[in-house]
Amino acid sequence: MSVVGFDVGFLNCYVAVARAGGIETVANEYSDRCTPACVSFGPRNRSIGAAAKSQVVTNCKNTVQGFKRFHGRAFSDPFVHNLKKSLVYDIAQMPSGTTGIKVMYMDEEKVFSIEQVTAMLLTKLKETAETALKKPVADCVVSVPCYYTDAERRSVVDAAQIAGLNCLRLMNETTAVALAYGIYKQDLPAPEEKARNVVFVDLGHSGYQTSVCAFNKGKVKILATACDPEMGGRDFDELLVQHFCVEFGKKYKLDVKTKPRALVRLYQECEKLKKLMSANSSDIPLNIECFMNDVDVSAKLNRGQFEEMCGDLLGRVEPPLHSLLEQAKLKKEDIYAVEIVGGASRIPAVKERISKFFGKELNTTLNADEAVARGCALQCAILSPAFKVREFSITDVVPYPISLKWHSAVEEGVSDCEVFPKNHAAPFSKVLTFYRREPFSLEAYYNSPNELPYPDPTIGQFMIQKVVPQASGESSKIKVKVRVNIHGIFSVSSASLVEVIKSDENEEPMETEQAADKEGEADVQKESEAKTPQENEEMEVTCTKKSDQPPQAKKPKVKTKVLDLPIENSPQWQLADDMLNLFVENEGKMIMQDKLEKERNDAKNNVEEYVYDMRDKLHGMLEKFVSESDRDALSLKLEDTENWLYEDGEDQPKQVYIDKLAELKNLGQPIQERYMEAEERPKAFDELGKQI
Ligand code: ATP
Ligand code: K
Ligand code: MG
Repeated sequence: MSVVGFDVGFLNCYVAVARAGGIETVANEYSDRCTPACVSFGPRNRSIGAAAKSQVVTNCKNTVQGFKRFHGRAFSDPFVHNLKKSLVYDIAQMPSGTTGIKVMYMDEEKVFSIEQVTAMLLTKLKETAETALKKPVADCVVSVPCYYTDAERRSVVDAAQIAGLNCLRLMNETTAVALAYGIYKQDLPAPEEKARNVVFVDLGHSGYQTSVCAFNKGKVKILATACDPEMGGRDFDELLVQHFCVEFGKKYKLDVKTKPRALVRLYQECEKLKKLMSANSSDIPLNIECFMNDVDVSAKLNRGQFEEMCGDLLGRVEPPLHSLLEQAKLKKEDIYAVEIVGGASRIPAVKERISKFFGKELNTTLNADEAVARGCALQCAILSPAFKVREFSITDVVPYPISLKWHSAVEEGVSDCEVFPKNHAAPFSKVLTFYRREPFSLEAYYNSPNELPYPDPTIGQFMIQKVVPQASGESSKIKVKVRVNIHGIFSVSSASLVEVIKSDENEEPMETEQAADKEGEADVQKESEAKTPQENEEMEVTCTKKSDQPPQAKKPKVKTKVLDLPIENSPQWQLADDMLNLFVENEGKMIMQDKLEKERNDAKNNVEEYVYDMRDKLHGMLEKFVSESDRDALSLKLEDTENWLYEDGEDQPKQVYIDKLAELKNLGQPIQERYMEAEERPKAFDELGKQI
């Protein structure tokens, strides 16, 4: 049982774990707590994280970044089409219609699904957690932006599964931050007192997320969220890049956009420049040597000029904040504190706008980079039976209103019903009642398409099967349970048919009468109030038990029997099971391949290291312990090996390097032994002397 939280950012990922001492953000193999969301494909292996990022320029076509936005998107989606223009790598259509990434891997052209690519990144993050915890990791909580739709969420759950992770919860990033904020607060108002309202703002690389949350002792209720999924640090970089493309066009006659490599370098330099401008308001130089066509370029910019350039972008800071207050029906005075996180929240002009809007100083009590991962790890600890954490209940919200539509049984045409309005509590289940004679299908969709970041409002199709009329020929009462689960994913989770068994007294069953006027309509009934996720699950169990018993108490004359009905779920863009299994298997093979390649490289490095080490020592500390002829022979051998490593030996199987090292050691070992002996002898005498 592992307790791990993963913040899978668009640009930066963080891993937090729970240990005896508490929650801790852990470092990767480069001693860095930030792991870039980057995967690079090579002729022999993959590189993931920091190792991949270092190949962004040298292997730009096969180094994949910024893929977070492809989850749950059809390749034909205009949104994807728009993104395609700004990518250095290729994307392609998967057989299922979703978006894949096309690269050269192991000298072959390959298309990986977005779930596979994110799984690769998760594999790396999982290894980081495993190294820190010194044990295998499976149970975890993974972050997603709070504006993610159903299809995006399902795609990330699949990615976690491909990486061999058991994702206990997909957690909204702003909610993770709220948990990280609230769980340690000792002075929250008592449950019956007026709640403390806190606004959280996360401005990352790709997206801008805000939420307003009501805190009481031991609980948080998300009141509303508001986002701009198209605004983040990346957009500020983009403006800088456009600016310098124009400037270098004029100044050096360079068409930067024709050279992907130069463009990638310019993005890197502009991001650095942007960060420097957060700390310094004077002119800051931008110099790139051998930028393109052997030309060195240089320019400069200051914060004032930058802010002028970003006017439109900065204008987008306020609207979500407005929306938050409006949705939650709160005034600025009702807000106790505004907490900001996310790398791009460090831009002074952004901070100014937020602070001015609320008329307050902003709070930065949370670690801007690590709060999301820490919140996820806390949630994982709460969900884990193996870990003792302070009681803290979280009620999240449904980001977009969800409706069902179906073909009406009586009238021609389509009926619909909003089952989860915007900001409805989640996780949550509801029971709908239908009166039907035959199988029927429900279509779930987002009913306010203008709120969605994407054009496709479909959630999925759900077929309620094996529906039959009552023995009397009347429609059967069908209870359908719909649910937004702990991941924020919608489903039709169960369906049952209430069969009316004639009572002994031969009385007319009331149920059928009701059925007659309700034909084709859905009767929505609340099932359970979501408190903590665990409580909700428990309540569902009792509900199921309740419905197993016929409602004899109310209507003693009617006996009923409840039959479970099978449901055929077809959520939009859901990865098929056989595909998922294949991806799990392939990820395993690629992990193995990376491991073998690493071992091969290590074996090669061992030879190289031995050559350099021995060559130094033969003319140093080992000089007195080797005859001149032996030394010349070994020196020659070392030199040959060095040359071999750059020529025929550059790319050999692991065993060849192991044999080569053994061959060198055969000659070197006796010399080293003679040295050791000579070293030990006087020491032994010294010891002896002391004893006497
Ligand atoms: P997302 O949340 O959109 O998935 P992310 O979590 O990867 O993205 P963060 O790590 O929160 O993003 O933020 C990265 C962004 O913050 C980058 O654009 C980076 O340039 C920017 N950033 C980091 N430090 C600073 C700074 N000091 N000044 C300005 N921008 C900064
Ligand atoms: K992040
Ligand atoms: Mg983020």
